[in-house]
Amino acid sequence: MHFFRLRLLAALLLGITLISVASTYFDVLAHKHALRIDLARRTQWYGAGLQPQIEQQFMIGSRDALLEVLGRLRQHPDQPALAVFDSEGMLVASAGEVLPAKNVQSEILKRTLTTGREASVFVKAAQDGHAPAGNVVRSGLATNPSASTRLWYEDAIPLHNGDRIVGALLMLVDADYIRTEGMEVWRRSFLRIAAIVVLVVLVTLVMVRWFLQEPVTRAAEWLRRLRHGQAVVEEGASEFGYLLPLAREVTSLAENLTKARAAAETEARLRDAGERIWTADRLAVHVRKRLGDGKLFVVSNREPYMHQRRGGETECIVPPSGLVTAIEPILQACDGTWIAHGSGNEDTAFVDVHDRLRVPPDEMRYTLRRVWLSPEEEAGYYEGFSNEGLWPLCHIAHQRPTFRAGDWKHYQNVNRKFAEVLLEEMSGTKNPVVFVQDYHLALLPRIVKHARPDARVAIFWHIPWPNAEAFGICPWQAELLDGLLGSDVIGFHLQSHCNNFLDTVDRVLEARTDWDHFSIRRKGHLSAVRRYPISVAWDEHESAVPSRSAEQDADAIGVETKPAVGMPSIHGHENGAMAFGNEPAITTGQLHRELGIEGKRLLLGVDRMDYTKGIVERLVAFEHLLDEHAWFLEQIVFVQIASPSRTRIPSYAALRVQVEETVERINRRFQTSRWKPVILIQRQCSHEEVTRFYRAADLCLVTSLHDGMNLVAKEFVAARKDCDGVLVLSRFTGAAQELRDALIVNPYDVEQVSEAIRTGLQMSRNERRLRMERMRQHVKEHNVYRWASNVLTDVCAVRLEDEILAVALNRSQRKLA
Ligand code: ADQ
Repeated sequence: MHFFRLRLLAALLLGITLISVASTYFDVLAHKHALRIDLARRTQWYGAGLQPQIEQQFMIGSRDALLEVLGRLRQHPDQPALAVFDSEGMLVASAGEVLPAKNVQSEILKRTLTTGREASVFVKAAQDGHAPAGNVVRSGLATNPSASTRLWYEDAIPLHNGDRIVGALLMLVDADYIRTEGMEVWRRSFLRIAAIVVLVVLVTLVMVRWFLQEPVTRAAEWLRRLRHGQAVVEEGASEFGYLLPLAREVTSLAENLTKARAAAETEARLRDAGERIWTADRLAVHVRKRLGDGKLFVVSNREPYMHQRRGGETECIVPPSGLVTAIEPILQACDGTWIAHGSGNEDTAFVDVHDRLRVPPDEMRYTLRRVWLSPEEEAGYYEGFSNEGLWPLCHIAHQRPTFRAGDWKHYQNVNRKFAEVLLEEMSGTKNPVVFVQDYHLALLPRIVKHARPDARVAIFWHIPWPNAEAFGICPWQAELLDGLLGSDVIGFHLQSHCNNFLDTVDRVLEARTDWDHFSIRRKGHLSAVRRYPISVAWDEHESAVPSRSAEQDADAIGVETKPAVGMPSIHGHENGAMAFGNEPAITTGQLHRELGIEGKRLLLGVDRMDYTKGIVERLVAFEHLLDEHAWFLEQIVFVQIASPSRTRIPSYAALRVQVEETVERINRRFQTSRWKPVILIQRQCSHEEVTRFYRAADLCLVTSLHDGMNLVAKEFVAARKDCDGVLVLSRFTGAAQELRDALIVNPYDVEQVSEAIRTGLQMSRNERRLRMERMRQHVKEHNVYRWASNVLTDVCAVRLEDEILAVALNRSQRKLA
């Protein structure tokens, strides 16, 4: 910084001085010019006034009279010296001290005598007017550079007798004051320049200190602390002050470094503990190794980044989804391609001519290829066939599936469209691996496999697979099954879904099902059917949960107080009304204040607004609890976060009305001036917001009527680093098969759910902790990275040689036939 300041000062000094000198130089020139013009004008006026009288005397011809007139006309020494010459250029008479030597041939004199016009000139010459030998006589004054020279102004006016030029009057003025004034301007400017330089240097030094040195020092200190692990990345922006663009880059760099360091620490810790916990980094390395020189393609309906215009600004939204968390690290590690429907209203503006863009926006590590659908295609394929047909078909929620031939056409066309885009992206790639997501794209595997038998294809079905009778309702079940069987690996959450799938194929298609190896051979192609229970990310190095209040700490080490008679104990705060008044964890307290529910126990539901999630059933069970156990009145609050979903489908719109009416009814029945039992938040929240709710909740309610897995249950467990909180979980979720320490309920059984809530609220801290610890251990070991690794390991291990031969054989046989 010292050297920088010195260089800055030197540059400033030089720069300002040069600029000031140049500007002063031009000032001086202008000033001198003005003075010269002024002098010339005054001399010419003066001469014009003298001319008639001198001409008159000159005509008379008396030299003495002329001398006398000249003497009279030049009364003051400051007035120009005067000299009268005849037409031969010979001096006739003069007045004034400083005059040229007699007979000296002045250039302007000659010119005036020859042309008959006034002439003038500024000239530098020695004061005595005598030209030393050898000097060139340029004017009436002798120029002698060795003598002290002065600036003079000579002006020659012709003298006439009628039209004839009879002589000339030469006026000589000492113009040296013009030089002196020029020097004076230089002197004054020097002082001004010096003052400006000092001021600018001082101001610059202060500015460097305030605006550069201090932010840089603070930022450097922040980076140093970050390097030592004593600072957090989020503080960075404030340390940089106004250097925000730089801050953004450095912060993102710091984030990456922090992540890399944390990942390395985690890896070292896991290795040391001999644990095989899957992390994003381990997954990335693992899959890269399995892929070899192959390339990964993920195909899903939903895109991982969506450009949406809201209130005049375009936002890049990451839809909260476990899939993005799991798949993104792999795509980033191997620079794969994700193909998805471009559903954002500004999506078209952010792609290149090939409808591609690099994501994540800050890092650009893999390619997102957007597929465009017309509103009709979207309505038929997505809302119609996928969500009014397949969704209710696969969920036992007693919602009739609707199958329309028009929707089916769109479903087929859109699957073909996705396949075409995928094939286009795959062209020229060796050993492509394709991972297709969900029930929207059931036909795609067959189309792709047909065109590219060298591609390894896996599909994961995120929702349940019903029994064969139920699936048989679908008029196009055979086509869907055939489409799926184009995959090398078909994944479901549960073994029962795999069983149902095999059974369905058995009954519907001509294929060889192998129940021992859970595989199906059809048209020479082998598909493995496997169970891959999906999960959530497990962040080993996420920052710790905020500290808990003193009372909760006491509770955590088993200091339990006796409940008052007739009052239930709620999360260990067993002494009546006071039990609800304590301040929970910091973020929890803030959240309670924001919601206006301070001192209350928080029950939480987080779902898409979907009839399979059992939201109404959950509300009814909560109502039953308040009916049955009056002591909960004003003590508990149920917050239901429901993100609007598939809103154009009538059954979803009807569900929304039903949920709102149920909430209103409960609130109307029990609400007091100080308390509202149910808070319904109908919007999509960020992952951070949902996590805050998970951490603040005393009890989380997952009461799906049927659910492939249900990630909310696992997210709640993963968020509870404090090993607290109770999970009430529907037995009809896939998660219930893994999270055995939740309070498992039948969501249709109102009394049972209500009782589970009561039990959960009254459960001792110790039991809560034991249950939560076991659930957390399970989710940690069976996280989403493990899920992705299992699917991709299996698909990468598929042997293709037989496959390609079989397909080639098949084709040639068909041609022969
Ligand atoms: P979904 O039916 O969407 O998924 P779920 O597994 O519960 O159901 O996942 C929902 C996700 O959305 C969760 O990550 C949750 O946090 C988030 N979410 C819900 N409401 C939200 C809100 N208001 N704001 C923000 N985020 C919200 C399907 C199947 C499931 C299966 C998953 C994954 O139906 O059974 O578990 O796929 O395979």
